[in-house]
Amino acid sequence: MNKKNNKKFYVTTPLYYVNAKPHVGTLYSTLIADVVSRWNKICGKDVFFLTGTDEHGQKIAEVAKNAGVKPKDFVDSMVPFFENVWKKYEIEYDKFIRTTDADHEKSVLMLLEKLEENGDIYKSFYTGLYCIPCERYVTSSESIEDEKGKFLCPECKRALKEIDEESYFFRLSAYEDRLLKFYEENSDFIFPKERLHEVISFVKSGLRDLSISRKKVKWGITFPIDPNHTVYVWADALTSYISAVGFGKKDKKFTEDFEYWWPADIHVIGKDILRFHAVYWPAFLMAADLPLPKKLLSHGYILTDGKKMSKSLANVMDPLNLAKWYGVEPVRYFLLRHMSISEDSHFSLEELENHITSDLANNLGNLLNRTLTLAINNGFEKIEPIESLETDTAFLKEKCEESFRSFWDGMNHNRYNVAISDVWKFISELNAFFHSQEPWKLVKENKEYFQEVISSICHSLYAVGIMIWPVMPKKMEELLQCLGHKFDLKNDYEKELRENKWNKTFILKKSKESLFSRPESHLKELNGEEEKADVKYISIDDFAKVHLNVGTIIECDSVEGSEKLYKLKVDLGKIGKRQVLAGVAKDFLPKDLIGKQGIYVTNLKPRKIMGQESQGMMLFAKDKKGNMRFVTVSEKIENGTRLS
Ligand code: ME8
Repeated sequence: MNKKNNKKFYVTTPLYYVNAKPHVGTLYSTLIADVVSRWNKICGKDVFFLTGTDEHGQKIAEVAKNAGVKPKDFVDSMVPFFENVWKKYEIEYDKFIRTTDADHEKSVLMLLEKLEENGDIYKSFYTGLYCIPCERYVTSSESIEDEKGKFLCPECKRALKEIDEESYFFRLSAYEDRLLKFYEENSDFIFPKERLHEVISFVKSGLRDLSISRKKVKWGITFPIDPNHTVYVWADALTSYISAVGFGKKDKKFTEDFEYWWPADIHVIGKDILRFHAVYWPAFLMAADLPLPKKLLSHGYILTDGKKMSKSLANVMDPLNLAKWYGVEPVRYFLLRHMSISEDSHFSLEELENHITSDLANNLGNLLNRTLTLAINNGFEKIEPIESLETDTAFLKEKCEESFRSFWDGMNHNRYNVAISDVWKFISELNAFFHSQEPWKLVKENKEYFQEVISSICHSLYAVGIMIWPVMPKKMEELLQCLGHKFDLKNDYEKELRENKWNKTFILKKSKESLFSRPESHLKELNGEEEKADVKYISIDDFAKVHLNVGTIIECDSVEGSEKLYKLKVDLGKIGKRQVLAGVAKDFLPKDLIGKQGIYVTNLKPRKIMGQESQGMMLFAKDKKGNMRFVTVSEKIENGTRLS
């Protein structure tokens, strides 16, 4: 770790459960953390950015069991889905921690030993309700009752399980006063502030000691003082924030690392997991005599069709699909600017398409294009700085400085979406300036002032390029290159933009392609309208030629050299067992398919794909959001049954 600079900044994302693949909701938190990290780099800070996966606990154990695989094999198969999406979305993290990492396990043990030494752990019985999907204990007053009298989790609205088992408890109740004092003294601890009030009233209502071990859950870190128990998954996962920066390791280098990076400057989380971070985590740290994180950024939900986007509601949008349709950076831009950080926001593809067209292609892309074309086509590739500015250009210069100041203020107050919007306000002003100055006339009538106008636009676009770099790094590097500048974090951009000297020379170059283009619409695909067009009817005899049979998938393996293909072994009853290749490895996990009945075209001529023979075709349907579903029968039926 780099220690030259004492202006350090440590940012984390939640450690995501690996029961499902990442979606736009999980991408959102990770993008915020990436922008925070990149922005702090621009500000000259030495940044450490942590993300990772939460792999232990009852929920993961159950998913693995249903998939018929060992928990460790299951989690190993899931981690690449996260790594791939983060890589695709240019998430520049420094460490990807897994709660199954050996170093992390040592760190958890060390933390618990400290709590034990302090007398904060005791053995008792937990009798009460538990939400497996959220891995949280729920009191009966918190739970909600459905019409059948079943208790549901207040967060995810799924059925709660009754637990009655021996457990080790952490004396959370003993930290009530210290926590309240901490919130009082650190009123900026949580963003947005209103959520701090929720936390305070929760703590004031009285804290119960927290069960931190599970006797019946075997998939977890062995509890240090009792090998019959495993560590409660939240005590395990939260500790990763300190294990990632050296806690739990004895040697001097790691102790120094830990002292350097800890406490975290910001934990980026969704509002669903605020209590764990704002109450349990500070209490654990207080008990271990460790400093507390400086800030929790608890953002709102991304909603689709009015509901939280979540795998369990089957309403998720696949980030890889979006990247394929619209490009990575326009999606980064849309999520970061048009989703409100403090409130829930609706995600709609229509708005995404509209904003790429209006904000990126029209407002910013066109302006750059027109400026470059006009200047270069008239022989002004090199634009020198202007000594003294006319009234209009001087006014634009002031606007540029103002824009940076409001952007800076927004970024430093965690209002990232507001800060980005402010830059777009400035881009609109810049467009208005361009039109009012009529540079296409000036280039013929007043070449000297033409250069001043172009210089002013270039200085303004330069500032935009730096400010928006954290959001769209590659596009903004390209923009700066068109102006003859190379983005380099060694520059003191903060000072430069604050001073706003407008003393730069620009060497203009057009890139081969426009910076942004109007996206092709995918709404039709989403609404299934495409299928309505051009129906070519077939006769019943044509249909009778196709043999459709029911079969059960008994094996599912990846195909070497292919990211998309699965090799399925299918039991088709009397027809026998067949090998079928299906291009759905990005859409399903083996556990989603193994043991399931599907529909197969069984009289297709066998063909070879990637050196493997496919002896049939499995049927799938794509939903509105581009997610695949496999076609099945409503109830189990004998394998081999032909559809009629
Ligand atoms: O809670 N909108 O993991 P998780 C916005 N393992 N953000 C969303 C979202 C949505 N629709 N859906 C998910 C866990 N998120 C624990 C964390 S940390 C020590 C352990 C984001 O996979 C949001 O940040 O359920 C939320 O808090 C997180 O994903 C939950 O991820």
